[in-house]
Amino acid sequence: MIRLPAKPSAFSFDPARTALVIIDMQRDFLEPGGFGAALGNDVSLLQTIVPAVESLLALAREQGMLVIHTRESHLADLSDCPAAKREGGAAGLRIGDPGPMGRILVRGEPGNQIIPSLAPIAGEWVIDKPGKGMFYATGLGDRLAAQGIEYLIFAGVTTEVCVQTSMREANDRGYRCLLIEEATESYFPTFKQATLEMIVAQGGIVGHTAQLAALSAAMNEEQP
Ligand code: C5J
Repeated sequence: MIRLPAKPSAFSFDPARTALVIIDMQRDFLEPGGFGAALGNDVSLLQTIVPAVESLLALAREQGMLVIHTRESHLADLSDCPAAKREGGAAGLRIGDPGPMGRILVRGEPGNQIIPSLAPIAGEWVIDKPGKGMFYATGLGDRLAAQGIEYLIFAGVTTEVCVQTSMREANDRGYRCLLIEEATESYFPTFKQATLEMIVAQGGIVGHTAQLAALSAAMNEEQP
């Protein structure tokens, strides 16, 4: 077992039964012209975590840990996009509308791809999800169970939407969850801070959070 300092208490995990989950590090959220920008957000805020996510991904790959990438995306005919979700955006900038990186949040379009520096490699799982949470309508639960995964380490965007929703879904399913603080970001810095606090409140009601350096040190040192 690997043990590291975390909030609200130390976090222990078995790397053989752990997956790193990188949530929605897609061009649609991180680059101008995508879904995030269409909703009026400053996407440069999210770009600040790319080096930390790159380091975390490199660490997981070095250690042979299962890596899962998610993408928020919809089918080209939008049959998996409820009207209530599509109606959220401004006219002409909605899910499925054409934009500078192709149709917004549609599977297979350039904007829907994970940014090049975090691109999945062979053996890593890519989960296309129509919702904010990674378990809803994806089949991920069965795949994780078949793989014997019990611990999930989270990174990605945005902290209070898809990361937190996925973490809450995982927590309800019995996974032990850890979110790496510098490897997640929000368009609203106060929302990130509030989310980190609510995850660890009440004895870790949604899970644990830790710094990347603590995880890296713990994974690179001999465990008793
Ligand atoms: C949002 C996400 N914010 N990946 N998606 O709509 O958090």
